[in-house]
Amino acid sequence: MDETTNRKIQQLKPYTVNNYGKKMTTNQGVKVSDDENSLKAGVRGPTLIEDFHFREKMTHFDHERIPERVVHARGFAAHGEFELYHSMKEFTRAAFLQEPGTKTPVFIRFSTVAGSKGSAETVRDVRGFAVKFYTEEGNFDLVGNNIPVFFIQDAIKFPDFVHAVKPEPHNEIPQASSAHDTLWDFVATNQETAHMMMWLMSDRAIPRSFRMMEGFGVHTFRFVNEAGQAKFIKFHIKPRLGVHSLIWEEAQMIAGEDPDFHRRDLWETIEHGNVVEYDLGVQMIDEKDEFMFDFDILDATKLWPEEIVPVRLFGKITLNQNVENVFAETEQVAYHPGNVVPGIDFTNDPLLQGRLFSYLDTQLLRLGGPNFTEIPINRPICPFHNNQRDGFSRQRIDKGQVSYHKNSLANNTPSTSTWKEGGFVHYAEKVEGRVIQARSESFKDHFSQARLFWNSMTPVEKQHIMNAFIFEVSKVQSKSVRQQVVDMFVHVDKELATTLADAVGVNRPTGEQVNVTASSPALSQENTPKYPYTLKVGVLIGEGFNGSEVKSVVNSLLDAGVTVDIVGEKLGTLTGADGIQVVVNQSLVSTAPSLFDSLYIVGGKADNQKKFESQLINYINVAYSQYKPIGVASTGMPIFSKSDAKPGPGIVFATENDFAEDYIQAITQQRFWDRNIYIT
Ligand code: HDE
Repeated sequence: MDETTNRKIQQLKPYTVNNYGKKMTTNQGVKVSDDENSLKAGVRGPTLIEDFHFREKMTHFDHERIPERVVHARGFAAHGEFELYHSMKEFTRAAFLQEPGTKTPVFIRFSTVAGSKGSAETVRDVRGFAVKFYTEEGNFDLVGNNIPVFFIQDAIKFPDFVHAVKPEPHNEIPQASSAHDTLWDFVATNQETAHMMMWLMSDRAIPRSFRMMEGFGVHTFRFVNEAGQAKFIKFHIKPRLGVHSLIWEEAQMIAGEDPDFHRRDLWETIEHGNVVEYDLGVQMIDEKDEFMFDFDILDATKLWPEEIVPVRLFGKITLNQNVENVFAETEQVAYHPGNVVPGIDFTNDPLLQGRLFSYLDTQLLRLGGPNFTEIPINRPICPFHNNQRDGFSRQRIDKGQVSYHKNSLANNTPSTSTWKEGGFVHYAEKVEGRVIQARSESFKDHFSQARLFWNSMTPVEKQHIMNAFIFEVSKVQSKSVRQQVVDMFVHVDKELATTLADAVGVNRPTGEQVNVTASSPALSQENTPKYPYTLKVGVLIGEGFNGSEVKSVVNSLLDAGVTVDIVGEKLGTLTGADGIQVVVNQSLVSTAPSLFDSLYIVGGKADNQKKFESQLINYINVAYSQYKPIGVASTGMPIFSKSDAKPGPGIVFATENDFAEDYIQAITQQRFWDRNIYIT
């Protein structure tokens, strides 16, 4: 499905406007004669109110901001499609999951949670992963995250959690960061956060790319088939390129060097025509097995280990088109976990139940009234008919005398549909109990899965988690809160909490870790697929390079799908010793070592040789300290030997026989943790 066959894109087409080459008019269509001088009484006199063009232009400008999302304000989206490859008919009656080959347009918005709309993208945070499926039976929104569990168990605590993690209200510090007193105070006093905090302190919270993150529906939903039989399900989205992360030092540098790092990555990948693909699947549990697990399947702070409940993949999501206008599409899109289609239903997860209220409510304010469903990006691709009328900015013109149900004047239409006719019939779950404000006993274990996650990490991943804890808790001014955090996380791991205590100046914990020895290999990123495709190499190059050598290496990189930037002293063209020329598309000052997955050091001559060399040495040192692979061309040796980098894992020299092959292999591996350097 491309631009011409994607029904959502087709639907958006009549709304897109090309202003290029056109005459300027007012919004009333009147041609404008002067757009630089307002109408005045005399050239030095006051402006006249009758200047309708000035008033319209200024009024529109004065009103062109809308409230940013209360959470997930910073986001970026793209269009694409979902293609079913295994029928799920046996489990769900959802029309888009019946026939293999069925294609459904999608619009995915990725986001950080805590930061404001203009905040940096590589901060430590959860990432939103919201997918709108424009199905033939209406919109299905999978409003997920890149982490499979959540901070709290009951929606009533969400405003408290968000108040705690957002910048503190008295000074609005810190921006887009959880490293402050109120968040950690909330964590220690609400210990259901334990599992999620382990994920937040892990590498999952600093993804390399939106294209390299998993997506999770988090809650337990239901599939319901044509016969009315249901299964509990959890949605999973798996990136075909595997799950990869930045390292913390790198993420911090990028936050300054390119605050748009993640959106740029997605935008450029799609603009270059490269493939962005994920698989969609579910874990399923039979209704009869609801109580078979040592956690409650309705508790959103718990995951279902994939080794126990495997993920069944059934379709592919491809992102292939950037938006035309970020405000019109990305900002105005309105996701809602309550947007489901027949065959997908809810459960009593108390976090999900609360979300079903919140999203519609928030859109009313953010998008200014009940007609936001008519904004082009939000419209379903199927027709919709009901008796809802009027409200601010109503677009559609509903004909006729009748706007109520039931009626006889319009032959009782629009009419409702039975189950057989495809009507949404809520799952008839049997519910009993007394009205009560309480938490189920089965929700009370907050530490077993936090430890399961810890147990599943490699030593390097554990070290990263430890470092993140030390960084974050060191930022907490209150000694009492620091102590409470240490006393809490001892239940996850004694060594972790003891090291943390020593690092943040509080007493070592006296408690004990929970007795869980199990691990889940699926949770470690070490076990993820690795490919060179779309990884980015910076070729650091000056005059006099060996043209045939560089050309052949760069061609091999491009053949492997690697993205290459030619980085020189300044923009322009460079000539090799053999007359071969290359065009420099980034200068050493316009880019930075953290923005590349690997460097290919060619070296050479420059106008300011001393500066050029010191810049190259700095690039090498940073890439080396970030455990990245480095390729060294025959002409790059003199500069490489002046850097702090040592020959060893991930350092590939042109003197090796199969340089290009070995270098691509190193790029594929991405990090070489066994370098003897102090940053980990
Ligand atoms: Fe959200 N969340 N959330 N959330 N959420 C919003 O809706 C809320 C939760 C998620 O790109 C808001 O339109 C409550 C879990 C994403 O536009 C708001 C609770 C998960 C996005 C809201 C949660 C999410 C939002 C803010 C606890 C993962 C961005 C603006 C009960 C499964 C969607 C808006 C986009 C956005 C409420 C918890 C994911 C206020 C009350 C769990 C990806 O309605």
